[in-house]
Amino acid sequence: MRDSAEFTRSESRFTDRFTAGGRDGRPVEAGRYRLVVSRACPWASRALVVRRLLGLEEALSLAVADPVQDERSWRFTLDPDGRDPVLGIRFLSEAYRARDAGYDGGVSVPAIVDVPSGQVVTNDYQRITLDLSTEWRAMHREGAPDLYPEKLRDEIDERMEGIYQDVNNGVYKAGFAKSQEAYDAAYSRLFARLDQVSEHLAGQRYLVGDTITEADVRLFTTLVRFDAVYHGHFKCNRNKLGEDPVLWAYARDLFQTPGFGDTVDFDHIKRHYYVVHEDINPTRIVPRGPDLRGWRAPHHREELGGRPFGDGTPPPPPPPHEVVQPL
Ligand SMILES: N[C@@H](CCC(=O)N[C@@H](CS)C(=O)NCC(=O)O)C(=O)O
Repeated sequence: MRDSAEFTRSESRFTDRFTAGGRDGRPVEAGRYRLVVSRACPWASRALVVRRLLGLEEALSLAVADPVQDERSWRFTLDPDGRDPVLGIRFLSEAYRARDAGYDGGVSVPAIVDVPSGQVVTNDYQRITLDLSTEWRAMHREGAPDLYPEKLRDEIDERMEGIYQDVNNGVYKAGFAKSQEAYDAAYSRLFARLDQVSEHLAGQRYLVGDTITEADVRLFTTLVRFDAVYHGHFKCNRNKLGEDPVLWAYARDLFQTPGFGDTVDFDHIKRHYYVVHEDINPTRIVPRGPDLRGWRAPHHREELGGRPFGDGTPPPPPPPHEVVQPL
């Protein structure tokens, strides 16, 4: 039986698929869709990293929401006049309602919006990145890595499932637990899984095979937030990421890989969690720490071998309008 004090994540409401040639879903088309993210959000950040690694910046444009939602949810207050310049809307909810006028559920990022109709196509964060890897192949840059290689999919899926349950979503189960028991259970599972992953990564550079895959992207987006928000705000405090030499070096290795660290905005991350979750941080004070300079320190993980991009190449720097203030 499910403990009612346990945090449960709601299902994504809009789940249209993209398919190459539009054979049984939305046609993949350069310039037609807009990816809406918050750089604070770990689920949206998967899409930010994958889009960079695959070189989809031109084909799939980007809207970045203010990291702090108000009661109307995600808003485009970072843009001139508070409006997304391409969609012409002030709130992401407008794209949800354009699709379903009576929609009164949650409004979440990541979301992909069809520009001509202004309608949300999908907010299915588990599917978006996999479709970018597989169905959007015709739009990939030259030298794009295969982040979801067919022969490794079973192993990637299995790793991602354990990491999703205990780590990606596990930190939320700890942070939003409504009872001591629910928190204790989430905390135990989180650190048991991190210990297991740490042991696995002691001997190999990446989670599956010898190249970066979707599994690494999904672990990275939680690890990069760990010391800045999950350790304190979500009470995931057995130890910091920086105190696990293997995971810390692994996370730094990815952070320093083009396409990962250049998507990360620690200011957005900290302000979102500490300001928005007023129930667990009623003063909404945003902590000054931690010191982030360590992210640039040498990691020595190349000594384990591995070919980050397989037969491919690293992505070029992000387009100028997408550059995040470096550390
Ligand atoms: N679509 C999923 C996952 C994505 C998700 O949780 N995104 C968060 C931000 S990290 C969000 O947008 N939540 C809705 C809100 O905060 O208003 C969900 O609704 O649970």
